[in-house]
Amino acid sequence: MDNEISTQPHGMEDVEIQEWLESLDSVLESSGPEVAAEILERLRAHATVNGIDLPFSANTPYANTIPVRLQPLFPGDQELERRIKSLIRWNALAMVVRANRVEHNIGGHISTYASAATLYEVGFNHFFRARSDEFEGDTVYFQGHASPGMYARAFLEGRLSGQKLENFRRELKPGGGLSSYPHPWLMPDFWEFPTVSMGLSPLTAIYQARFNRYLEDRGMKPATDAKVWAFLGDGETDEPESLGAITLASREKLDNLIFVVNCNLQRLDGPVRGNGQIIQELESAFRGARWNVIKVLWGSEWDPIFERDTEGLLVKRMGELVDGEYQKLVVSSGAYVREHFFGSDPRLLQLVEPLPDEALRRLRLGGHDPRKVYAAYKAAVDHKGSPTVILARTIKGYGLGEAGEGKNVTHQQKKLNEDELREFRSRFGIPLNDVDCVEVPFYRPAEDSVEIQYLRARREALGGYVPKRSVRSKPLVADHDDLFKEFHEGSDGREVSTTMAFVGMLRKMLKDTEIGKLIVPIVPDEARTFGMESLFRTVGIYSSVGQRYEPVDVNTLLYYKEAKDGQILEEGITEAGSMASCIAAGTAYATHGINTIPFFIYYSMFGFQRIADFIWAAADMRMRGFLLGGTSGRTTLAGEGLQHQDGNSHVLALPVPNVKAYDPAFAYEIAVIIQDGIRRMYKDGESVLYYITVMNEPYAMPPMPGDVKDGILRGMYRFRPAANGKAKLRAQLFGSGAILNEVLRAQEILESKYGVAADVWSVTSYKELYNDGIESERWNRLHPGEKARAPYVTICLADAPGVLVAASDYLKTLPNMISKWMPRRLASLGTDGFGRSEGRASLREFFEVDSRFITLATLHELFVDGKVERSVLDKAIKDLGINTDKPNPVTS
Ligand SMILES: Cc1ncc(C[n+]2csc(CCOP(=O)(O)OP(=O)(O)O)c2C)c(N)n1
Ligand SMILES: [Mg+2]
Repeated sequence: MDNEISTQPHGMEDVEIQEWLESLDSVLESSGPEVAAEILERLRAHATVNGIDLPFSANTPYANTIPVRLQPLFPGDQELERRIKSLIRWNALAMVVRANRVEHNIGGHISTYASAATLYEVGFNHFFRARSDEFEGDTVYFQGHASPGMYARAFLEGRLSGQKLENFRRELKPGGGLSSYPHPWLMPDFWEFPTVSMGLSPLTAIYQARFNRYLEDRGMKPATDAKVWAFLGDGETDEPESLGAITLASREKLDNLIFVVNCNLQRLDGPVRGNGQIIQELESAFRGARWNVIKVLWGSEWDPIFERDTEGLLVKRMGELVDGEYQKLVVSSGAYVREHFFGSDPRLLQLVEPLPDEALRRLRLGGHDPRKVYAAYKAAVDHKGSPTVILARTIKGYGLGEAGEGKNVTHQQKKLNEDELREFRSRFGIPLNDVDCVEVPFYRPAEDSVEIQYLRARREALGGYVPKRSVRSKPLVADHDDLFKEFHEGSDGREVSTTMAFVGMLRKMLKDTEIGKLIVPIVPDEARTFGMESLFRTVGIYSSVGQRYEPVDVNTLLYYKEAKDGQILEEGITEAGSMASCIAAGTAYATHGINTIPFFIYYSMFGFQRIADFIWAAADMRMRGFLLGGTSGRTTLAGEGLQHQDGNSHVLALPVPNVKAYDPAFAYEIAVIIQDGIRRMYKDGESVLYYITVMNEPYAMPPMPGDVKDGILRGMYRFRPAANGKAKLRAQLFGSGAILNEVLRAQEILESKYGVAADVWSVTSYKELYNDGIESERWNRLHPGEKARAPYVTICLADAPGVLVAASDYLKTLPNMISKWMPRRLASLGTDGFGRSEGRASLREFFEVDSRFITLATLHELFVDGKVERSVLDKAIKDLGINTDKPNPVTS
């Protein structure tokens, strides 16, 4: 850890240092901070030129960034705000304690909000502007574990009833309750952003701030001074996502973005950096990334002590302690602080000589002092040219005293004994007597009390309540039939991949009068892979500064065109960042009242497998839009090996309840799915999002065989019936994606060589079929007296004769999970296993999903049913050239 003030240089006299400091002071006074900074910069350059090797440090001293003389006046009624804050503290604590009295171990957190109360209250009373018709409002990401504080405030505001608070974490109780953390899925009128999976919110907030600029630069919303605030824990910053995109924020000069890191120096188990200083570490990371860093370390009580310290000894001493020592100091007696902190130097002791021990104990930290926090927030909102991070020092479990203040166990403290409750009540002046207080009742002063009046007036001045979520966009109106019709026709024998077909649709959508502007194509450095480079030129790549260079390929048709009003978000190699952009675009219908429609296309293996938690959060957030898993299919993506070839994503899409997952084979299927998706999400306002896999294997796209739209959307339809419906040997074959072609080839082999007449079904979505099946089962179970419902699969196959065989480029579990609703036993082929770096044909042989293995599986099923002789099987194995001793793909 770099520490700001180095130890005394050899032989240098104090007096000499003093002279330098004094001359700097006089420059500061006479010419101001800019000139002083210029002098220091020149001195540094001069020193470097003269061979002085100055160590690099992005750190400033362990002191407040904003000096007292630049601190603005606090504009509020500090005493009243303190009283309101105390009531919120009490109710937040009561919520958790009561919930755990009713149901042991229901959980909840007291100490996170206890440490952050001032950070939030200054925001609520003076900064966070609500969304209204006139102003888009600020966007606030609340630290998930601090949610009891947000509920407690909403209770005082009259937005949440006592009954709701009573049912914190017991949402299923009569009258409803409150969700543990911010979940828009569960509280869609309240929360906007789920933040509790740590690290997601800082990254999402950065891309949100960037997306706000994108909308402005594209003329889709007016430029405003709205801010994005993200409140994080200091422990949370260890998640790689937290700091992973901070250079994007500074590169894009996102001065509409403010991070507030609640530096209570503790995480769940213990100190964040017991042996170091998390604040200094974060400062250097953020300053190194060119953020505006504001440290709020010491409260106003320290100001006069600093003033007396003309030699800079106090700041030096502050920089010497590691966080483990600080954690101990803040919960120790005044005498201990005097001895162990100030006692290191008699001159320091002298500084605090006039102060009694009790005053030493009450020296507040910056994050608990509204005046310091206000100054930091004001500086942050006024700052221009870069994002700001506020590093605010606090105490975890502030105010809990013996019940947990600053203790390593505090994160999980959920129960207080009677003495501890009385102590807390007294400390924060809650008007409850000794008897009542141990019942931990919720407390709300009368509507006409000064507290409630003040709180309401402040929120009114800031435009209304926060957090609050509402859908502000108007539904789309057109049906877009004309847009998608051409893709129903097929490719006239021309071989194209479904990716190319999708890109064709995208190109057309971009030109559409209603939705063209709303489309947001998002790619993580993969546009060429998907054949999207033609879009570079036509709609441009978004760049907040336009294009400051002549692209090397400017003379080509498809040059790399960056533009301020560019429409494509080319995010570079960050699936997480791209997903965050997708979330911003896919929730703009609520955040901004704009129906932007994201199409995020990526290597399918790096989606659900890599950034599933972001997708889960997006689903919670009611994100709308399309995720396109490109180059998908374990055997369809040739040559790339096991870290690329995706046979997993459709299985990993299963758990996300509102993701509609499709594995289409043909262009018209994609057209039907996308058109219907736009209808459901943007006309009917459904909270669903789409996952569609597209492939890069070229083949002729057939025309749509009649009106199969309903089947495509519900998950399956008969694509090609058997030529000879009267044959004795019958089969039903199921295929998806590119593997459908293998199934179609098997259909031909079976018919021509083995006299088996097979119907071929395109299964577009096993997930849809599965959900329909379990819903039918459930309904029947709950309504035993009524006419039983049949799953769609059962209805489709009611009169379908013969054996059943499915082949997929994904795990066999997909077809297996719907087999119980089929009329007979199902044989499933799929791509379980690591696979190999190989070409398509070899991979399909290796995984046993090619037309030959589908043929064999069908014959084998007929053999098991006693419909064909063993000799037919033996001959088929020979004729098809199948090696029966080949390695098992699942385990090899
Ligand atoms: C991805 C993830 N991992 C682990 C957790 C469990 N967890 C919840 S709170 C917490 C500690 C939080 O510490 P910090 O970020 O410093 O916040 P504080 O409560 O101290 O303000 C942990 C580990 C989580 N919520 N998300
Ligand atoms: Mg912490």
